[in-house]
Amino acid sequence: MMKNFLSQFSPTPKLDVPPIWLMRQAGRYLPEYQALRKEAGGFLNLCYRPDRAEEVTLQPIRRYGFDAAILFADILLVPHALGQELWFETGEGPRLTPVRSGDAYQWDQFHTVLAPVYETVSRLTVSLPKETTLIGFAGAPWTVASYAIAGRGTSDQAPAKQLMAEDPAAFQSILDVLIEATTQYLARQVASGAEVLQIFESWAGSLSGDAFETACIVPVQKIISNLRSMGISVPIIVFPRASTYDIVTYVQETGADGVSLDQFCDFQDVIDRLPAHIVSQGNLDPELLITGGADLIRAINDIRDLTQGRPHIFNLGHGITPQTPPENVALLVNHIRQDVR
Ligand code: 1CP
Repeated sequence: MMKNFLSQFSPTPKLDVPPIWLMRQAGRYLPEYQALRKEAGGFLNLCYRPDRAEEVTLQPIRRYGFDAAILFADILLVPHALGQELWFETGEGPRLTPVRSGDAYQWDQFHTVLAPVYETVSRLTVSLPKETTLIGFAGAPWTVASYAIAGRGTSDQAPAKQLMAEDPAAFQSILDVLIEATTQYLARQVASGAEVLQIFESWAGSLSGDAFETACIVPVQKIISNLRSMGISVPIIVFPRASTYDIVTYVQETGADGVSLDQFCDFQDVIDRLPAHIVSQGNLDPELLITGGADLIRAINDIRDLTQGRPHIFNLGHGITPQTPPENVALLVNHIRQDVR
């Protein structure tokens, strides 16, 4: 029997009940995550300890029986493994020592630093229920570069845009290293047992026109074509969050098999124009999962109606927030599975 999740990417997708998982399904809204995070004493002590990362990946699967598990790691492990310092200030998010050129990166420890992540993946191939699909992931080069250049998360990605404008060659050298590193990282995840890959372009919305093509489309297109030329055939989902660039064009130009849609896009328009074999994913507003109730049910039904008859994976438009009551997640999963309307 083909797994419900993977069947969406096959020529004969199961279209009765959509598979479901949620971005950031492991994490701060779960008390069992909070407990392990406290015990670990730091976020990186979860990511780089295969036993803990495995446990955190499994927590939401045990609670809700999602159709897919996403490897517990972070998009910023890639620049960290290239020698860029990375730490997490409590309550403030990631901090890195800023880079201004790809020359700052070092390859000698890359796979050594990431070896625990590959081990987490291979452990999960054993410990996950047999019907659960394992998703590997990485950040897209532009999104990762926006943190690497600024040294932190920014609301407008201004430092990265400034480097792109002032020194395009230096900016490109950073993208080039990240393209190669991300290709190798994802290839190793697949070799260790990842069955699907998702590439997160969380900051797609800050670029448009030529800049979007150079910094968002080309790097992701290269990663996907590199993986294909290495003989890697697993489905690849892209996530151009808050993109102002046409999403259907983005999917076709990058060569992805599926697209995760955020709550800001014109969902009906994208669904109408998306080629029938491209799997859609999304796009429930994570805020509705905080409120729950009738508004949540109505929004779930709307997504079900609009995606009826096409391969679709139910998900949020962005990550689940720490304020989400765990019982609302149960409500969502039950509603999808029972298909009561
Ligand atoms: O416990 C904590 O305080 C850490 C919170 C946390 C968690 C749970 C961070 C720090 N990362 C993660 C895990 C994570 N990050 C996963 C694992 C899967 C899961 O949780 O179920 C994944 C897929 C990511 C991806 C990620 N990290 C993205 C892309 C997706 C997105 O949400 O847009 C981004 C932009 C990051 C950077 C990052 N790491 C952590 C934080 C708080 C952030 C965002 C900072 C910012 O807002 O700029």
